[in-house]
Amino acid sequence: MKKFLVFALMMVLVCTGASSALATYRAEYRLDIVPSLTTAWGMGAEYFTDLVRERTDGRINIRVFPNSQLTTGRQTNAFMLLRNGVIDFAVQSTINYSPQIPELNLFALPFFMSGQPDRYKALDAITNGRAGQMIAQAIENRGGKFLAFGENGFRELTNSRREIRAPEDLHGLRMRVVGSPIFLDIFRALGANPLTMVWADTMAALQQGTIDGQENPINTFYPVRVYDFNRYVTKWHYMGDPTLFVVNPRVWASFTPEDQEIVQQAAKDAGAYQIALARVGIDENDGSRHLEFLKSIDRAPEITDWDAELERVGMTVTTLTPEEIQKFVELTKSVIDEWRDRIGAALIEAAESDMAAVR
Ligand code: X2X
Repeated sequence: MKKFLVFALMMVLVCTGASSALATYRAEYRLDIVPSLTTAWGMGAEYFTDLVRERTDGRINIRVFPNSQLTTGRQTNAFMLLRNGVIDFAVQSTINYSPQIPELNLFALPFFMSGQPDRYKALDAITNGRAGQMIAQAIENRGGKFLAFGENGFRELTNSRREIRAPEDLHGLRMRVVGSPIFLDIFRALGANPLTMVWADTMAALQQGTIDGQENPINTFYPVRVYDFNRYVTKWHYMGDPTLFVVNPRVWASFTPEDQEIVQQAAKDAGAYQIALARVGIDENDGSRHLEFLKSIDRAPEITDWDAELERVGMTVTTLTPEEIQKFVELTKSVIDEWRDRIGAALIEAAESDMAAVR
């Protein structure tokens, strides 16, 4: 009798759909990120979880797991784990999902966006444009619910050996790249000696000298003190790395429409915050827009001039002229041709016309 009553009560709850929050929400959802919480990437992810918790009055409680804890370091397995439900939410780099979603290599095409007059405008044109919609669709086709774009940043070079101004300076340097094949192609085309390694092992490898350098956005390598081992940084902006706010589709379907709306908006707001944080003091064309925005949400950062900060911690900061960059562009053109079909010619063309529209 007692069992029957419990069963009947459960059926009432399920059938009315009432209190679906009570019936189906979990106490905690798990969100995956690769770097530490102190990066723009990590801060944006935490902001997202704060907004969701506040705006749902605690109904949806998400915990950020930094440093690739949920993938046990295997960052390029992250999409599989999101799809099969080991990971509920993620704020992930396009790079880590690109082995499963080849369209995401669009962002890794060398100098594709930074070849435009304003690289940030170009990136925004893609993420807000037709190409961005195609990217979102590609993620959904493969089993992830896309929520919003954020930003890791444009990726710069660091190394312990010498200042890099020309491709020849890269010759023979052992450069750590992410385990996504396009990066091996790019660095081989430039004459470097690339090796793939997870981010979780990279600091130790730099310290031990088994690698000479790495490439990451300033915001991402600074918090882990890459400057302790790599004195040289070259700003070549060869690729812009947005982040993707995503959720497992079954988790998404378990939320009420009202809560879905809240989560969706929180991802957009946190994406905007992460983008501003990834650009402030780095984007030389922004005026003070990013800082003003961050102040307006009461989140002004400590560092607002990154070149000065990198020099303060002992780095030699090299900014390449357009003529110097051109030599890198020439040598990596073949990579764009090789990857065109894998990424999809239609997507590349959409991105080109999105960028052309804001020139
Ligand atoms: O591994 C990297 O270089 C990082 C942290 O930028 C990514 O996860 C793509």
